[in-house]
Amino acid sequence: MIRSTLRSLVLTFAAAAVPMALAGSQGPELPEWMKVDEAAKKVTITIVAGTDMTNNGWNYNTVFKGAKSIVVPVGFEVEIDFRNSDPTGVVHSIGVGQMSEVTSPLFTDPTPAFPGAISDNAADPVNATAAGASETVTFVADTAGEYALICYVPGHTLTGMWMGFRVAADGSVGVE
Ligand SMILES: [Cu+2]
Repeated sequence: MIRSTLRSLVLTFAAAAVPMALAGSQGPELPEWMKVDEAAKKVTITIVAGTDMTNNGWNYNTVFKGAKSIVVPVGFEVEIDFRNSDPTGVVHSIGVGQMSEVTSPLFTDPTPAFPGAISDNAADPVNATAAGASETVTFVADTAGEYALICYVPGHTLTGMWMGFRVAADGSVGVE
């Protein structure tokens, strides 16, 4: 009796473990705010800064402190449709930088990881993207690696306004 109970427990755990392992192997999931055009080799990503008051409004699509990463295939064109909806009216910016930069308190002349991968006046505490304004950032993710989506406004990335940005060599796309 005890042996059969143990056996059924083991089988129950084994059965539960299989679907979890399969789910984990499926890779990043595609959210509604990412569109992929495989033929055109283009990914369009809608990012809202200050979606809500998460991290005092200093978030991208509610994500902060790298809790999630966007994944795009290497060689794809990436269009970021960026909007600042900060509930308290703070300016924000966006760009793809190096992971090592997320601890920088300020940026004087930020250089994005890919040419063009940064919004206008990104490091300017007055003239970055205003609350209520939108901007489109377009670039080619031509080198695989681990990067970060960074708000370059002084103090913002250091206070958590960043998320991961992975350029995948295996064609993966989505959010992980
Ligand atoms: Cu910001």
